[in-house]
Amino acid sequence: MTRIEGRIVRGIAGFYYVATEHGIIECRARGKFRKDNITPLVGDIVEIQMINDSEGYILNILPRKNELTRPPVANVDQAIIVCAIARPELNRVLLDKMIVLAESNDIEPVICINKVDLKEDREAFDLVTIYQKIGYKAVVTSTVTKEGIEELKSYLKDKVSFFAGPSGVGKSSLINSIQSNIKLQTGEVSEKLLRGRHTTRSVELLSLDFGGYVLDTPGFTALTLDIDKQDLRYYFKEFLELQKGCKFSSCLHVNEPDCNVIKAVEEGLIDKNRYLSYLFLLKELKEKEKRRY
Ligand SMILES: Nc1nc2c(ncn2[C@@H]2O[C@H](COP(=O)(O)OP(=O)(O)OP(=O)(O)O)[C@@H](O)[C@H]2O)c(=O)[nH]1
Ligand SMILES: [Zn+2]
Repeated sequence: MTRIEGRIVRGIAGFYYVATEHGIIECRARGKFRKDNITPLVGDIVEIQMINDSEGYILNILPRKNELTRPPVANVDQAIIVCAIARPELNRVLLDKMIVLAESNDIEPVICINKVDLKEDREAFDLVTIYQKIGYKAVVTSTVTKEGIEELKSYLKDKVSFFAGPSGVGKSSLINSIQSNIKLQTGEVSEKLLRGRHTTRSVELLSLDFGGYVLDTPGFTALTLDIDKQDLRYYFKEFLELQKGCKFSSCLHVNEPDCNVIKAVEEGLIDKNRYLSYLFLLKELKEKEKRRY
């Protein structure tokens, strides 16, 4: 039988479900990668040997672009970072931390400010403008009025994405709004707990009608930055060009003389809150390093 390529969309109890041009093929792992202790992950592009029309086995795992452990998934293109404009209250540091998590994992962040139906002022739109100016895709949405849903869909098209963000911001509701045949559990945290949402289960890439995949499980749940404090400045995209103008190449933009980033904050070229998030996260990383030694 033939050898073909596909993407693992689900893995459960030693079986891997591989999306191919011939549909979903149920596979077991048999390739020599097992000797190297490599386990196939959802998201992996694999080469499979067909046994019959619907079954096969995995021969080879193609090199991964990236790999996350919580949830276990490989080759993610995009993180849709969701915050709510209210209920729960928006947390800028958390938003910026998730952007850093995305950047440091080579995942493109897309910022989504949800629940815009709850606030009539311009806050959500002003926020989106800040991130768009930096060069990010950013969208204001509501799963109630459906505002922004088409724009969100255009960002998901032909990409492998997951949603990330605090509990209750509407991640599951947004995924459900994208496609009518997807029905993830939504609701208040307490209700979900009663329904046992913390029982361990496998992650799955949901196929989108218009092309692309969305993970059925939120990403970045661990929220720990695994980077050196010296590197944080490279994950604030708007610092990249400006920090070349700092007097010292090692400048961390805290209180060093002739810091071009601080100057840019004062001149309004860098958003003040972005800079405050940077300082907050830098402090967090410094404290983490101190604890290590
Ligand atoms: N007003 C308003 N409520 C929303 C919107 N989107 C979601 N909600 C509500 O917010 C609550 C949480 O939504 P979920 O989709 O379950 O949130 P989640 O981010 O998946 O939450 P976790 O699973 O806990 O991480 C639910 O009661 C939703 O009905 C929105 O755009 N506007
Ligand atoms: Zn500086």
